[in-house]
Amino acid sequence: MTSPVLGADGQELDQIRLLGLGAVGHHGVFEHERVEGQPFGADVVMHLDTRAAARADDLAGTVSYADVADDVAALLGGEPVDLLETLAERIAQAVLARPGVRAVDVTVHKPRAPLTVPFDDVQVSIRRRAVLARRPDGGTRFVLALGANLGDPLGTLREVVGALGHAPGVRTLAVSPLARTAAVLAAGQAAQPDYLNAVVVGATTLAPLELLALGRRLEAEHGRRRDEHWGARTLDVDVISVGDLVVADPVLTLPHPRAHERAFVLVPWAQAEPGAVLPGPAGGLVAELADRAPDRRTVRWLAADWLSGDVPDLPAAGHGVDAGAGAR
Ligand code: PH2
Ligand code: MG
Ligand code: MG
Repeated sequence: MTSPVLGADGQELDQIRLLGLGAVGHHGVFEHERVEGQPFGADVVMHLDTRAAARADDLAGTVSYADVADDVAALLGGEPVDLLETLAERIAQAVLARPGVRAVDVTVHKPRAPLTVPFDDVQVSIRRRAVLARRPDGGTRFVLALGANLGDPLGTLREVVGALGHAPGVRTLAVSPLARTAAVLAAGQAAQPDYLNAVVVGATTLAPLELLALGRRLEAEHGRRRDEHWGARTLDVDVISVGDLVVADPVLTLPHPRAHERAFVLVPWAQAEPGAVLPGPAGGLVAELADRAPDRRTVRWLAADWLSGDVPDLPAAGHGVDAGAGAR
């Protein structure tokens, strides 16, 4: 049960193992088990990426195994359940609630189970994955937002739409019109060239983190450099939503935490998918959110047949194009 779990980048995740945890519990089907109690044990293997925590030597970037041990002991010694299966499931869900844990293997032990024959141990082992690491059975809808304002934005966005059309586990359902938008800047940020933005709606059998990794791979292939936050970029691929998932994770928050207020996402999305709804507490009908977006005047034009046809009035390549009125 400790075969590798792959991270979104296709690499094996790290593991933190807590072995031989124990507590007296009252789980079991029989009345005398409920009354008297007996020893229960658990082994927990967490699959996560520990590299950032190691780099910073900071507990905040990983999972405290001491905290997990407390949770597990509380479940072993806590509210009685009939089945080891139930106990293992509860432990798994408690561990997966910790940020950064992508999968967990749980083995529960009941070495004094009431059997009539000699035995060493009874064990139930399960593996469970966090929603962001889980492949949806049968596929799920997703929305990606594309943006570019350096290099050859039009060529880049066309290539990305083409690449998504060939990506395994991804099916494109709709591509929005192309939007030319003034750069929305952070306070005090220097002017940037206009962006070209577009939205792709699709269906995928990939886990959300795999979709994120696909976007990052496309960004890297188009020379994306991650230096300045909100800096000008050759390509930005943002995962806006995956199904109805609402999750806040340091690596991927769904829906995208700012999608509900960004006209450069909402306006093209509403065109691609009239009636689309952004999930989550800040969500709603995309067309209505688009009308209310603070940056709605930054959308300069939309071009419908941009994948093959001509596109008018492209932003000048390079630097220093004014961000335009209402760019904030
Ligand atoms: N992306 C940003 C910041 N500002 N402005 C426009 N118009 N379009 C973008 O895609 C965009 C932006 C950060 O991702
Ligand atoms: Mg972005
Ligand atoms: Mg991004």
